[in-house]
Amino acid sequence: MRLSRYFLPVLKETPAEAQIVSHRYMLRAGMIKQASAGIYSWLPLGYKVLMNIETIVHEEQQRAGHIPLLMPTLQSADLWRESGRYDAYGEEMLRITDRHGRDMLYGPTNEELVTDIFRSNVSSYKDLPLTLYHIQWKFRDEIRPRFGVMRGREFYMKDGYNFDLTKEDALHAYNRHLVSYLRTYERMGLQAIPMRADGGPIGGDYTHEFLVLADTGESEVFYDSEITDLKFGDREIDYDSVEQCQAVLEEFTSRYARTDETHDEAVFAEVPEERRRTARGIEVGQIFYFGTKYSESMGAMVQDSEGGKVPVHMGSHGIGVSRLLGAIIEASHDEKGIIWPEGVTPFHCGIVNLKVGDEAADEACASLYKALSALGLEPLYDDTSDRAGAKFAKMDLIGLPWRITVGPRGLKNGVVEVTSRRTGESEELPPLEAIEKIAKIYGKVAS
Ligand code: P5A
Repeated sequence: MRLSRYFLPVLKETPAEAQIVSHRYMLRAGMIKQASAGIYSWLPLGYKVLMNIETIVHEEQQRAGHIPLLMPTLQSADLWRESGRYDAYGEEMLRITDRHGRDMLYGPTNEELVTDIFRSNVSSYKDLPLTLYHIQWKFRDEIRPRFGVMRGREFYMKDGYNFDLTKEDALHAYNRHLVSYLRTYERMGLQAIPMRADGGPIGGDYTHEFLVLADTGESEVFYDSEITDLKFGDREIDYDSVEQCQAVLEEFTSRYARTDETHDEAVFAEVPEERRRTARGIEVGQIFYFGTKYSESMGAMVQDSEGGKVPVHMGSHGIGVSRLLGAIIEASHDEKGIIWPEGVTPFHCGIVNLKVGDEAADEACASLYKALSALGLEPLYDDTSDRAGAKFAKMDLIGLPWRITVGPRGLKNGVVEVTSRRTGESEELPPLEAIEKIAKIYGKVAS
């Protein structure tokens, strides 16, 4: 993309309403614009990152064997009356009446809708196990929407629902989600720690929240510091293997790690004092096992192998897709702006032309752009006539992990400069080697 043709409305001033760094940078980098309280338009740069995050979530869900579908945002109140949640959900639910006087609502979550799809179509244990998921907008009329996309009213969520014959099978589905979430967050450059939590309005008493440690997080958390040494890494896992998934669950949840809702001072005191930590965290996901709560109330039954009818065991599993942008920025920034992890960056690198109009510089930039694009990479080429300082400041603010700087002086010596946004270190390289370097970082082979 050429910057001169892009829509990147960066702000010079720090917006007064933004209290935390991720919100400030998302506004300043022209990623989002508030439409009304807790509701945002996603401008091109923000939308690009949102899509990258969504892609990773899809890939990891499908790797785990979960099946995508798409349910609507508006739902009929009748289904929620069946489960008893229409009244129980309270004021966070946005209720709407259509022209025929029918009660509708903007879905804050989809347990009822997906259970209805299930009960209409599945009647035998032979069709189990089944996990359906979608990535769809949700609405929760939060009393205090704040921190930008972090606590929105309208937000983008991955929500998945497992249907199993037995509790054991459903716990395997729970473990599968835990494993896939660990992989998902690590691909985004995040460490998200599973912590024992509370079921809240979703239900069930077996649930873990995934928390990214950050001072600006809304949750208070208590944990054994050893847990921060755990990495999922690139290990291969067979998602059908009950033992393998169970082993990962045990590895990642056997140390003390709880949110304030389930915190127990007496148990925490058993952790050696030098390892006890109290901190704040951003909840980027939550998994639940709630047994037959919805299947019993809504009649989602299957025939078991003996011909009897039994309610299915269920769980639901959410990832805060739009909240993740805020969490990633909270975890990865400096005083100049955002530092995107390579896994989610909106453009793979920036190309800064220090002297637009200089034949050699223009040509070198054009051929870098062409070569990188041919490798399937997407550079953002600053071909504007801004001053060098302004170009660097903009690149630093929007946080592309790599920058190639091209100027007549370097070209005379046959080199361009490759700079890491994270370390600030620069290296002078011939253009072909610069391409090879960027290609290698993103797992592409330059020929
Ligand atoms: C699990 C999937 C559920 O709703 N039902 C379907 C279950 N869980 S949850 O924990 O309530 O939400 C899942 C994740 O969504 C994010 N989230 C939000 N993001 C932005 N703004 C909000 N107001 C908001 N509320 C929830 C969180 O990341 C949460 O873990």
